[in-house]
Amino acid sequence: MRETRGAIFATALVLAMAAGCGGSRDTAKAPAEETAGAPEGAVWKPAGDEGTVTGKVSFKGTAPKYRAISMDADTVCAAKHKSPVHPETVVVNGNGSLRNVFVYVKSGLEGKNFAVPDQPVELDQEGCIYKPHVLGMQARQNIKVVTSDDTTHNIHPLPKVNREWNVSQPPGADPIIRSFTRPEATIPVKCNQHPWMRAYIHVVSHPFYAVTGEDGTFKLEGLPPGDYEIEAVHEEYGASTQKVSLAAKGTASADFSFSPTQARRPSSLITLPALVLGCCGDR
Ligand SMILES: [Cu+2]
Repeated sequence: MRETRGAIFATALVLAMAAGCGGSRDTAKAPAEETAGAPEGAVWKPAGDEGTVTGKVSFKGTAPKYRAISMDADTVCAAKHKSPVHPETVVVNGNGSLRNVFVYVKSGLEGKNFAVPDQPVELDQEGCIYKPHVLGMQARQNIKVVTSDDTTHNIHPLPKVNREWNVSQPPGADPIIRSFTRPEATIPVKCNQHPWMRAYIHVVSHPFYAVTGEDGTFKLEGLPPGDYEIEAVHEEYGASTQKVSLAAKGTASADFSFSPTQARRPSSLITLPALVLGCCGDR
């Protein structure tokens, strides 16, 4: 009897040791994962005194020149384009502004819980290019991935703090519906079939974000009055932050500038959760 008990204890000890870091961390972080991005308590509602933050993202310096993408590996992709296609890594607009910059409220909204939109954001694949190249969404909101191509794609986001997934989508397949549970900036999305395909998804806990387009401007509307840090994030040049004070029904501006010569600073939306979660992530 004593030997049996000893064997059971030894087995339990070995199993506990084998579980190691992964077992204990998984248990410890489970509640955080369940509540990340989900409203806790009352959901914020507009009071009628909201304001707007506007701004422009400029580019200073010499823009990198990219070779046209070779789509020779897939003739279906190549046939969709009549003119050369270039990477969208750094796109400088005619007015000297920078396109595809994700701008969002980094701090100042703590303690408020925002409803998750019912409508999904959409990522299309057209001519073997992701459209849009940069996409913002809320944690737990759905992302709907569709394809307009007669070739098989393989959508493969590479998050650091969210769950990684990797799904094949043949021509005519149903849309792929997924979500991300935690805020995280700059999640690269690749296609395992077409190495040139790249998109970036930014996940935040609220609806106050924008992506710069052809004129490099952004507008964050419906923001409650308060003091905020606004962050602009670019896939190549990293993050830059500005402070603004927004009065009731007021407007405030925050202009940003990126340059190839400045030191790259990553967004804390990536680094903070990664540090808190420690060794094991959630994959
Ligand atoms: Cu593809």
